[in-house]
Amino acid sequence: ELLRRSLRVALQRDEFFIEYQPLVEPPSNVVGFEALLRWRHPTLGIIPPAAFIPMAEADGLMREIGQWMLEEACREALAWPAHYTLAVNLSPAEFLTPGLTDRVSQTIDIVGFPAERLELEITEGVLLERTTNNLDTLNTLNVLGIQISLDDFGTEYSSLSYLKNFPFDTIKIDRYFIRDLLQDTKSQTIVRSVISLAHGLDMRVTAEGVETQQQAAWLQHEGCDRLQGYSISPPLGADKLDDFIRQGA
Ligand code: G
Ligand code: G
Ligand code: MN
Ligand code: NA
Repeated sequence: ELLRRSLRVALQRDEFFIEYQPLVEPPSNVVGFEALLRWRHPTLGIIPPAAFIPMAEADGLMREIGQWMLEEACREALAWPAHYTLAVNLSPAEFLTPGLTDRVSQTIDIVGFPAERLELEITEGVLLERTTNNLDTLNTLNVLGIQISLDDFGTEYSSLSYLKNFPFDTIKIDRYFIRDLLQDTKSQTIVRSVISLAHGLDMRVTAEGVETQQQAAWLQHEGCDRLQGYSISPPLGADKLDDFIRQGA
């Protein structure tokens, strides 16, 4: 309850900030960053998104927080080298709110961030109700030039019909399949199949949760397009991000 009440005022009190985790083309060519929301609570310290996003959704606060997130991330990303992309997560409540596409396109217009450099990540749960609305939303974003990634693929309510019916640019394989990649031949088979499936559908594949060089090498060998995880870099705050960009660019 305490947390709930402080969440209500966290935006006004400027308690949110953003970390950025690099995405690389193997072995190490940086292509962009995923923006990850953080909440610095005045007494409890940093609260992870898994602990407050569901609460924000339940209390109808996620739209406003998501709007702040998108705008702030686009502003910050304007300072990056011009070829880097920015990936922003959309929660189900945000994605399903009417007017999303107008809101997104107005935001990038106001900030002056190029649509082609923006990727929006949605999870499969969002698409559970396969309404024409969802498809319209994705198609409109696509027409604007924005890239769409299917996040956490392979967990939740995976359905191949999503891949058939929705215009994704990228599939992000959930870290659940990457964790034991070198020990478990089943994970290997699944990851290989997802790469082949994605490429057959003209989509890119990102592996999430890549924690070791060996995993990275295996994924590169299998043709995985992009890697994300601690073996490349953890999510970075503003200072470390500057250092990372200066060294890496
Ligand atoms: O950042 P961390 O590794 O703790 O992320 C935990 C979860 O929170 C991930 O599933 C991530 O997608 C989600 N998340 C992080 N930032 C945002 C955000 O800005 N919006 C939404 N909707 N989800 C986010
Ligand atoms: O669901 P989503 O993919 O958006 O979540 C990203 C989350 O994954 C972030 O909270 C981030 O901190 C976490 N993460 C990023 N890289 C790794 C990794 O290599 N291993 C693990 N266990 N978590 C990671
Ligand atoms: Mn994500
Ligand atoms: Na994910």
